[in-house]
Amino acid sequence: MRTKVAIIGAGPAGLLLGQLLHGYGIDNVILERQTGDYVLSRIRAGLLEEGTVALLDKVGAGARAHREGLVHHGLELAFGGSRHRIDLHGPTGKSVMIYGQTEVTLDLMNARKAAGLHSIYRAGDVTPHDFDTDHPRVTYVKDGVTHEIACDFIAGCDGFHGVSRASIKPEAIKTYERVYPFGWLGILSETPPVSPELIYVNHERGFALCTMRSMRRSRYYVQCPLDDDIEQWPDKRFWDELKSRLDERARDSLVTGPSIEKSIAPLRSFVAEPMRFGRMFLAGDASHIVPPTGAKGLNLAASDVHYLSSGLREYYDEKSSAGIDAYSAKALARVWKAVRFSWWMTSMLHKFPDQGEFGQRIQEAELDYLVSSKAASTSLVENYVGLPF
Ligand code: RFL
Ligand code: PHB
Repeated sequence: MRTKVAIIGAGPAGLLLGQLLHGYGIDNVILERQTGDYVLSRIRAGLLEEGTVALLDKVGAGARAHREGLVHHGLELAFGGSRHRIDLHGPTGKSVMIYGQTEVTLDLMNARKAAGLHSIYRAGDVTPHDFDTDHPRVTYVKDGVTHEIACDFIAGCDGFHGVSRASIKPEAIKTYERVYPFGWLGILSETPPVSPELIYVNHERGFALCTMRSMRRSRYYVQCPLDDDIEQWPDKRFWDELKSRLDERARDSLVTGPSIEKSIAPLRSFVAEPMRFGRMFLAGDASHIVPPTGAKGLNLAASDVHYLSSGLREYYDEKSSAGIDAYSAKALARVWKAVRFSWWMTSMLHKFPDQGEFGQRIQEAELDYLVSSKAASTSLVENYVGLPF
C-alpha cells in the first residue's frame, strides 16, 4: 500500500490531522493499535478552546459540539473557604466549551468514515522505518500477517507511550520532564453539576476540581497520593473527601450518586524536542504531556496538527518545504507556553508534600492577588482560553 502521510494513532491528534489533510486533498492512512470502541472508552479531556472548536468546524465535525457543548464564560477559584469568579469573556472576548474528548473522538471518527478514508484498527507491532531517508515506510501486523505502507511522511500521533518517539535515536532527541508527587482521582456520575461553571479548589487537604460533561453528568477530581489504588476509593469515600474540600455553599448543593467511571491519573510535564526527525513528525501527547490542571493537552494536540497540516499543504500545493521546516519551532513555542501555564496552575492549586504552612499561605496570597488584580487575572484568562495559533 502507498499513501502520502501515514498517521500512527487514532486519538484526537491523529484523527484531526487525517481530516485536515483530507480537506487539503492529501491522502492518508491511520494505524491504531486499539479497537475504535477502546479509544472511545477513555474518559479524559473535557474543555476545548475556541481554536480547537474552530478546527473541528473546519473539518466539518463541529456541528454536534455546537449543539451539545456547554459554552462557559467564566470559572471559579475556591480557597480559604470562599469562591471567586473569574470572568473569561470580559478581558478576552473568548469563551471555552465543555465537550468531552470521547465526543470529539466520535465526531472525528464519524467524519472519517463518512469521507471513506482508510483506518486500520487493531494494527499490531506498528513500526516506522527509514524516516531519515526520502522513502519512509511503516510496517504493522494484522491478523498475523505483516503489511507495509510506503509513504512520503509519517505523523507520530500515538500518545505518550507510543512507538514513534521511542523509534528515535536517543542522541537525536532532548527531553524535559517534571513528575508531580500526586495524582488525580476522577469520577464521572449521572448527577447534575454542583455549579454551572468549573470550580478549581485549593484546600489544605489537597486540590479538587468540579467539572462536567453535560447538565446531567458531572466529573469531579480530587488530588490523591500517587500510589493509591482505586480499590481504596469506594464512592462514599470519594464524595466525603470532595465535600471536605468544598466551600459550604457547594457542599450543601452537591448531588452525589454512583460513579460510572473512576480512575487515577498521574501528573507529569514532559517535552521532547524537536518535533521533526527527517520525514517523521511528532504531534500531541507523543511529544509533550501537561498536567490536566490547565486543560491544555487536547488543545495542544489540535494546534500541533494545525501547524503540521498547513506545512504539509504548502509542501504539496506550493512545492515549498518552508512550512514543514518551521513546524517544530512554531509548535514548540506554543507548547512551552502551555507547559508553563499548566505547571503554574498545578503549583498554585495543589498541596505539595514539603510545602508546609508557609507554602500554603503563599498559595493563598497568590490566589487572593489573582482574584483582586485585573492584570493578574487577565494573564490567567488569556492562557486559559488559549493563546492564538
Ligand atoms: P492519545 O489520546 O493518547 O492518542 C494516541 C493514540 O495512539 C494509539 N497508539 C498506537 N497506535 C498504533 N501503534 C502504537 N504503537 C500505538 N501506541 C499508541 C493509542 O491507542 C491512542 O489511541 O494522544 P493525542 O491524540 O495526542 O491526544 C492527547 C489527549 O488525549 C490528551 O492530551 C488529553 O486527554 C489531556 N487532557 C486534557 N486535555 C485538554 O485539552 N483539556 C482537558 O480538559 C483535559 N483533561 C486530560 C484531561 C488528560 C487526563 N488524563 C487521564 C491524563 C483530564 C485527564 C484526567
Ligand atoms: C474535565 O472536564 O475533565 C477537565 C476540565 C478542566 C480541567 C481538567 C479537566 O482543567
